[in-house]
Amino acid sequence: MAGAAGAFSLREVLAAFQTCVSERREVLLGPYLSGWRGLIRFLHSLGTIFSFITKDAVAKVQIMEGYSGGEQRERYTSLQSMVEYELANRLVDVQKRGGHPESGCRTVLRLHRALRWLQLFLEGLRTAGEDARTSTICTDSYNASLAAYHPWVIRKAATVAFCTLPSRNAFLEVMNVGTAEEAVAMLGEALPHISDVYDITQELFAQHDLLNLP
Ligand code: 1PX
Repeated sequence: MAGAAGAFSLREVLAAFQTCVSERREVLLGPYLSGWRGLIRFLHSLGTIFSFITKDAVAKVQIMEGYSGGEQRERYTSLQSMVEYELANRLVDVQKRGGHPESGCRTVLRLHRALRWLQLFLEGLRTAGEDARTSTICTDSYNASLAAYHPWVIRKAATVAFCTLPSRNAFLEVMNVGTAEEAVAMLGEALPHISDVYDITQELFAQHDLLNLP
């Protein structure tokens, strides 16, 4: 279930995103959601100031869990099959939210945009100097990605929450993969997989003109 408790391990998140892309270059929804559940566990550990973010991420993962365990589950095995099914059956609100306010396509689009933030943030953590501030890396990554889609009040709350983040090295340690150096090495391994998932999804959504779903 989305948001279940348990220690965060970057290794598990990496494994999930690694198994996301099938031989046919489809993004499999099962491992995609596992990756998100892992990230949400980490968000929980950052405390209540992040709970408005955690709640939204949990809600979105739960919507998708509903589809992938529901009656039409075989249509939701991959992002490609989901897009094909929802578009063919007019299950996506394209102009403004109406009869299908929680389509899989618009929900995944929100997670997909957040994945871009994650990509930038992890790359920032990996390449920054030892005394770099996590809050600065996080704010810069947010401003270069998700912020464009959020109203002022959310941008403000997010920026305040980011200020409470621990130092880079403390942050690398809570990833539970050993020393800060080992965490950096693991990030170097993880990032190409996350980027692959991001790029395939971006292309899929662009092809079908789904990048601005309300
Ligand atoms: C190894 C390090 C891992 C760090 C893991 C952190 C995972 C973060 C996951 C964040 C997921 C956020 C999903 C946000 C989706 C979204 O954009 N939702 C908005 C639009 O939804 P709607 O249905 O209304 O169209 C919604 O309005 C958002 C509300 C909540 C605020 C989102 C702020 C996102 C900031 C992301 C940065 C997380 C900071 C974590 C610090 C390490």
